[in-house]
Amino acid sequence: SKKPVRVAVTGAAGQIGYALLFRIASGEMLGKDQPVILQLLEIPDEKAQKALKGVMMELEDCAFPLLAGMEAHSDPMTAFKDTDYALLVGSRPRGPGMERAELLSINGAIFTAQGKALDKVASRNVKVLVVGNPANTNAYIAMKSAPGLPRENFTAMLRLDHNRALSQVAAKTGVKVGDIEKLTVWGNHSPTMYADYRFATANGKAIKDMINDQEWNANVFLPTVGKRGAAIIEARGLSSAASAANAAIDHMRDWALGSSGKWVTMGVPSNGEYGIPKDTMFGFPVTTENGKYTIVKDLPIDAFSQERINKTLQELKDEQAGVAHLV
Ligand code: NAX
Repeated sequence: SKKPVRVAVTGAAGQIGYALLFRIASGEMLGKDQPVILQLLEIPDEKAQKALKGVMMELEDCAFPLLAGMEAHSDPMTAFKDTDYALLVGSRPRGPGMERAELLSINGAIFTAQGKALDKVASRNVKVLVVGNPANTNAYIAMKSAPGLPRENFTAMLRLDHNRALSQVAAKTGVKVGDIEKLTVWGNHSPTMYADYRFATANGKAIKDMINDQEWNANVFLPTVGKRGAAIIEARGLSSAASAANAAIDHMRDWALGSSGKWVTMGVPSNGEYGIPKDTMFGFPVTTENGKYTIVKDLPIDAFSQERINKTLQELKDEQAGVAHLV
């Protein structure tokens, strides 16, 4: 049987953690033949550590055959030791009345420390996914704080936006969600993201022709996908958790095991593709194979798309400028 791999998860006692850990331990992320050791990080706070112990008791009680070990940590330097995968979920999302500068500085501290710890102690091949918001900029900070690791090992989660867009397009066209290919989301994980079905097909037919309604695209589809997180908070009283965990599983599974030629969306550091400045952590269409992703290149960008891409890029530039002193 395979040698266990180490999977670090931060914010492990939070909502997303609760929807994520059981699926990782059951083999849904890395395969039903891949044993995992969970290295769980929470803040040192007594309540958080106690809640983490409770989650670990439940994990034990599942008796998952693939769960080869489990550790609780309060320090990233031990939590990330030799880790092969790191899912950085814990962060400080923007609270009511919180100033942007405050948000950036709190998360700046978290993600510089975690980037440095990954740099020092993680596997040199570690695959890092940042879920905690602001996800793209947090991933950028972690990457910049880990100069000893390849920059392409750092990614941000745009997959929830991608999956939300897939469902909306399926509902609009009546095609099965699993039949839709070549959809992507450009940019920042925020309401400025640009979900793009111009290249999408289902069973060989163009989705754009099936919809053929630019008014719906601009005024219904994009706002619905962009504001979906807020709509869920409004309905549930809590932010998306199971769907976010599901997207994290999808992202890591495709990165590790390959997308079989299909496009998926990942937030990855730009190499200059589509005029996005180098190192900007940007949602791109990618294909994945043998543990590597490749950005889909040379797609035509029309005026509407360029305007949307410029807007989400500008937001990322502003966020990056806000953390420039940290990286
Ligand atoms: P919760 O508040 O339920 O859980 C977060 C957990 O992280 C808490 O238990 C907290 O103690 C822990 N934590 C905070 N700072 C930490 C640190 N420095 N090290 C380790 N643990 C730390 O939030 P939850 O609903 O689980 O959401 C987690 C993050 O995901 C939030 O930042 C949220 O905004 C973000 N999201 C990102 C999404 C995406 O698509 N990229 C979508 C869903 C979600 O909103």
